[in-house]
Amino acid sequence: MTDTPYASPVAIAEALLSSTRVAVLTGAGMSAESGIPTFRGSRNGLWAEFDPQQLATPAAFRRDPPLVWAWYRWRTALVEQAVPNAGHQAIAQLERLKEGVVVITQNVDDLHERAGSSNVLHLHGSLFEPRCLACARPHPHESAAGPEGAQRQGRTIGPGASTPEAALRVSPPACTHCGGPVRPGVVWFGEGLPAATWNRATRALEDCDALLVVGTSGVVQPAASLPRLVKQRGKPVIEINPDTSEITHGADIHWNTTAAEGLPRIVELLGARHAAGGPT
Ligand code: BV8
Ligand code: ZN
Repeated sequence: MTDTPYASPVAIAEALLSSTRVAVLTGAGMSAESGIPTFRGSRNGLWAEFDPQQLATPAAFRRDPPLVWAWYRWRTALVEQAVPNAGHQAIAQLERLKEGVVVITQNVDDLHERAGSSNVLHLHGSLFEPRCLACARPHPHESAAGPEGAQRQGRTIGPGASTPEAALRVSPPACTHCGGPVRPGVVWFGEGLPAATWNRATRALEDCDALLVVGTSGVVQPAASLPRLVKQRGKPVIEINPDTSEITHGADIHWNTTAAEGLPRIVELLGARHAAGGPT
C-alpha cells in the first residue's frame, strides 16, 4: 500500500511537534505485535472456523453461553500471557513528552495500561470486567492463564497454542448475588457503547490538537466516525497502519508501517527535540 506523499516519521513528528493535547485512537492492530489476533485478520488457533463478529453478540451468548464464554477465556488467556509491544510503550512514553495524551481504544485488552498509559478510554469494554447478565453486578475477574486455567480448559492456551479439534466449552460462572450467568464485560455488536466513556472520548477529540489512529480498519461504528471530529476542526489526523483502511481517505498522513515499528521512531524524534530544548 502506498504512503501519503510525505509519510515518514520526520513528517509525523513535525506535525506533532507543536501539539500538546494528542489523542490516540487504537484498534486490534495495536496489539497484533503482542500476539493478539486482530478481528478481521487471518483467523488462527482454536477459533479459526468461527467469525468473531458472530461470537461477539448477545444472541450468540444466549444461544450457547459455554461456547462464547470459552472464546473470551481463550482471548483473556492470550492477553494475560502477552506483553505490551514497543508501540504500546511508545504511546506511554508520549505522555512524558506531552501533557495531554488520551488513549481511546476499541481493544478490550489491558496492554496500554500495562505499558504505562494512564488515560485510557475503552470504547468496547474490557476482558477484565465480567458482570452478571441478569443483575449487571460486577463479577470478580479470575485469571484464565496459568496451568490451572489451561488445565480447566483442557488445553494449553496462549500464542501458538495447540488447536484442539473442536471448540471446547466452558460454562460461565454464576453471579454470587443472584445466580445469573456471568458475561464478559465487553460491548457486543448491537449493544450501545458505555455513554460516559463515549462522552469522554468525544470531548477529548473536540479538544485535542492532533489525532494518531493506529491499527484499526475503521469498519466498526460508531468508533470509526471519531476521526471526523478532529478532521472537521482542521487538526491533523495521522494514521499508522501497514494497510489502507476506512480511515485512510480522511487522514492527512498515512504511514504504512506497524505500531511497534512506527510509533517508537516518532516518539524518539519527539524526545530528541525535547532533549534539544525545542517544543515537543
Ligand atoms: C451499536 C468488543 C447501536 C467485543 C467490539 C447491524 C446490526 C447491528 C449493528 C450494526 C449493524 N450494522 C452496523 C452496525 C453497527 C455495528 C458495526 O459497526 N458493525 C460493523 C461490523 C459494520 N456496531 C455496533 O454494533 C456497535 N453498537 O451500533 O449499537 C446501539 C445504540 C444504542 C443502543 C443499542 C444499540 C458496537 C460495536 C462494538 C463491537 N464490539 N469489540 C470483543 O472484542 O469481542 S468491536 C471489535 O472490532 C473490536 O473491538 C475491534 O477492535 C473492533 C474494530 O476492529 P479493528 O480494531 O479495526 O480491528 P480489525 O481486525 O478490523 O482491523 C485491524 C487493523 O489493524 C487493520 O486495518 C490492519 O491493517 C491493522 N494492523 C494489523 N496489524 C497491525 C495493524 N496496524 C498496526 N500495526 C500492526 N502490527
Ligand atoms: Zn446477578
